[in-house]
Amino acid sequence: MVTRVISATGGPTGPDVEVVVVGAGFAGLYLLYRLRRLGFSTKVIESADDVGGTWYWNRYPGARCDVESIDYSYSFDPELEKEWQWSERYATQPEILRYLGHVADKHDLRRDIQFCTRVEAAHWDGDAALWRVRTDRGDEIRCRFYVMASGCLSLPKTPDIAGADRFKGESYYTGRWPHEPVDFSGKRVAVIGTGSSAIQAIPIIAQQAAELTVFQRTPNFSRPAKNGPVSAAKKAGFDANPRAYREAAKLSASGIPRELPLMRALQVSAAERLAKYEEAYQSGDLLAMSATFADIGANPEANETVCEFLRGKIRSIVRDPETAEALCPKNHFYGTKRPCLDTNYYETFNLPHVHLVDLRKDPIRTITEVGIDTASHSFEFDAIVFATGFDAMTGAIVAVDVKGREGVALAAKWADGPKTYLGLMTSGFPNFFTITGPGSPSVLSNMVVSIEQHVDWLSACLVYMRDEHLTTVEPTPVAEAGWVQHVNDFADITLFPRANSWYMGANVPGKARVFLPYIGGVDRYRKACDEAVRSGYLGFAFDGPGGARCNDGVIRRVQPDVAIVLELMQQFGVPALDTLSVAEARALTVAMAAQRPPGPQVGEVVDGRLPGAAGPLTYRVYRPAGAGPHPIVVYFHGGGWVLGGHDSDDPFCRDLCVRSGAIIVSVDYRHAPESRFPAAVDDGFAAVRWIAANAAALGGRPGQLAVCGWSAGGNIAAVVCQMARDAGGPRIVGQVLVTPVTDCDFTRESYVANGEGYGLTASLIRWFWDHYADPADRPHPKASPLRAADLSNLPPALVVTCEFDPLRDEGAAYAAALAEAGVEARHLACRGQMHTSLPSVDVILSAAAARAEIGTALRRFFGRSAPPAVES
Ligand code: N01
Repeated sequence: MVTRVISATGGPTGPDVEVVVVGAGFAGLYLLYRLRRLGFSTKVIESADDVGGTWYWNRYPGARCDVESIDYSYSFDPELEKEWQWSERYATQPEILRYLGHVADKHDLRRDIQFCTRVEAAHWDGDAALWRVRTDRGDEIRCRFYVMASGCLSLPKTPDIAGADRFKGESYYTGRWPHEPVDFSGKRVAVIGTGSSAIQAIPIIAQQAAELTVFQRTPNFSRPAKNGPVSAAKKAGFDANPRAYREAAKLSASGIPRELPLMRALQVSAAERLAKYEEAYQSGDLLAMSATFADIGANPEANETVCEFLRGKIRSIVRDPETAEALCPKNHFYGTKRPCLDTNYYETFNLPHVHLVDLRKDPIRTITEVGIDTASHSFEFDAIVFATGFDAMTGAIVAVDVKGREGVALAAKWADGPKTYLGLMTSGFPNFFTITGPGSPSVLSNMVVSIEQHVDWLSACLVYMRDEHLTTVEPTPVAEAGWVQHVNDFADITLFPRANSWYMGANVPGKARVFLPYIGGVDRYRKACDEAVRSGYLGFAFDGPGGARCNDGVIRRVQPDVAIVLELMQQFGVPALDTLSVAEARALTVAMAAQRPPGPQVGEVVDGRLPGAAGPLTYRVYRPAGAGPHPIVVYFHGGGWVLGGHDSDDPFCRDLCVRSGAIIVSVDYRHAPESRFPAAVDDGFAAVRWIAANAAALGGRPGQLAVCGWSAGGNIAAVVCQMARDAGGPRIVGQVLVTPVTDCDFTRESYVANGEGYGLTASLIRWFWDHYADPADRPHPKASPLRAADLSNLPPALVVTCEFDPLRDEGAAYAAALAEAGVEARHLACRGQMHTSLPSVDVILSAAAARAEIGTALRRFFGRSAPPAVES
């Protein structure tokens, strides 16, 4: 039942219609359906003469979806799910177009769609608080809300090939294929490009053409689609409970229900790995290969095993070894350019009339009137098919002259890459929405699921505004900057930014190199959108008769991989250590350490014993590859003086060794509660003295000794520096304190803000302190080095703190106090990290930059104290 619209339409100052939507594809049709039911007057503008969007235009031979049609279909209408049966696993373009036509008919959508009309401009009129939308028919439509539902891959890229308009034969663009049948029989045909479109079209064109020449600049990874009827298992899985199936899709990472792997590729034997790849290969499922192991998208070595497996398949299909090799992708990691599914693609190159031109070896010079000239050949053709792709994600949006507040052009605002909040809106452009816009999962997901989610979110927002008497909404610059950062943070922990892909805008000359979609997954993304709403529309500013309101802020501040680790800990129900006995806590720490990636290879690892303050201590030496002597870093592990050992910090020590080029001597020390304060620091100091005295025997360079420690180990490192200073030696050239304990004050702001939910809790720190030191001892500088009366004349320091760590503020306080005392101290504050981030080598990838800085700092410490180089 319709209640009341946001504002009456019509009149000289009011809008003609409440919502204008650009595009009548999957997104525009569902948006129209939804808004109409909610009582918003809506007009859809579509340049084609019918519905369909991308499926209207992309009617090249062989065009079909490569997400299974059961998944690639609307969920909003359960009746539709019953009445429409897909004839194939992967529906053809005509079938999908028929489906969309059926939806339009069923819900009588066409009456609100203005076809054969292109939106040319949309300007925000701040005085009237509405958009003035101009079309190529010369009319202006005033609307309150302007929505681009124009698709992510809808604006074909202008061919960036010299002479592209000179060709006198037939030219075709896969993204704008004619509606009349095209017959290539008896013709000499060229196809330029080997992306998804070309890979689908080439086998079909080859069936007709007399000669087919494929011009390939970058080979792509493709696998057989294994198309056929919808499998009985898939259909049964859906039919058993369609609502549950759709719900699972919404809560999945890709918009298609699937279990995600936890195992890493190099954790299993080669045979096991290959068996998994073979199964994925045979499945004909686009996403199966990336879902074989957890680290395919992030770990170069893991990814390379997939690449080599797939190259092996290409070599086994294509008979001519030179052609096979040219078809093998070698310049990008699997998945970082969108992979393809095909039917007989590689087999087609075994046909005698099909040829491959490798443009890396023989680039196109120009297109001529009769064909294509490469550096070494002149080819003549009757037809050229341009399968050269799209100006993806932003192209269609900025193709319209969109101007927001103060007449700022969207194209100008996005010149260095799109800036959006949640991929839904952009600041300075009130009441302007993008469906599956940049910064949302969009092209990295099942588009239909992502479209429905955006439409539902937008619709709910408009209802909220109507109920609250609000006229305008737009994201705040703070929220937008935070989201852009989060989108980039996520991309940066993957291999995606390394490829020249359209995901990166790299296929369009001059386009900013920015990762365009959101790679965090449909599930995580949906949570962020819903959370923003639940937090009073966090990051959105509203205005209108109902009053201005804004809960400004950033929706995701924790680094993405930190969030994933925390999620996994929750999922596996890892108990809080402070609820366990010491023995149980130690056992759990050991068990968890065994599951981690091993860290990098070093030259040599040797265990030994040295004399501690009250008996022998074990140590583990990590030597860099290459001839010594090397400087030495004495390392103290973390674990709250209670837990841990060489194994617990082994990957971190390896990483430190590789990055610093120094020998790392990881020293054990007596643990509490068996040996309470000051046993740990006394052992630490004894160890440093012994190592300094025995540096040469350890392969070290005498006089070049630094200390480093994490957490409680950072506490020991800091105290040892003070003890060495007070004892007159040994000389320590630098100290790296990684999220150290420096004080026994539990009231600092970071204890309050980060006391729960980020791994190390305030209550666990108290548990550690209780085991380690009596309250009376805690303020002693050997327990709380921040409380030392004198902090001068200490070694240069790098103090690393993490934003979401209860210990953050005491680390920062120590860095500041050192600097105040005249010590050369640098504070590295790690954005979005938690207490355990730094030692989590190859797990928290986003902390790799901070680990690199530690390596650099250590090198600098040694460089500073190194004797002048003696030239021989
Ligand atoms: O476009 P593309 P597409 N000289 O950009 C080459 C979706 N889709 O239309 O990689 C020579 O992938 C270019 O070479 P390079 C899907 O998401 C889905 O095929 O830039 N070559 C590349 O080989 C897909 O990813 C489906 O070196 C030039 C090709 O042209 C996206 O749409 C089907 C060139 C373009 O490939 C786009 O696919 C179809 C030049 N100047 C599409 N410029 C399904 O669902 C470009 N190229 C199955």
